[in-house]
Amino acid sequence: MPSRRAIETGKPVLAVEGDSAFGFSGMEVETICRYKLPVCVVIFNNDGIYRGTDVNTVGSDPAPTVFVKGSRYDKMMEAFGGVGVNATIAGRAQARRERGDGLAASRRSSTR
Ligand SMILES: Cc1ncc(C[n+]2csc(CCOP(=O)(O)OP(=O)(O)O)c2C)c(N)n1
Ligand SMILES: [Mg+2]
Repeated sequence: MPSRRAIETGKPVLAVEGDSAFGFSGMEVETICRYKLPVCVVIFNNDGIYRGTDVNTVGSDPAPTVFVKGSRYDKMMEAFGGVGVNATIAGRAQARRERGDGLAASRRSSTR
């Protein structure tokens, strides 16, 4: 959709999406790179649908609303020759650590 908007309007497009929303049409990054469209995609990555914190109560698989934690969608853009940037919110990672539910978050924030 953002590539279509860029072509139709002739203007730069800022697409702000959740990580699940991005999953519906994420391969558009290839289209964006192929046609060198002026599109910036900002993905709010909370590791899943809604909050990414659901637990599977009926099995050992991840809950269907939970994605791979810390996925690097910015590298998808880089894979096709675009510019990918990974940004974190330090304050949120700190809050998770203080709540004691942030082992993954603290690992991520220390490596980014
Ligand atoms: C085309 C379409 N399909 C399904 C939905 C139903 N839907 C509403 S919110 C949502 C998940 C959103 O997850 P994400 O984009 O990761 O945002 P978050 O809630 O995690 O911030 C879905 C699938 C929708 N709104 N539009
Ligand atoms: Mg999400």
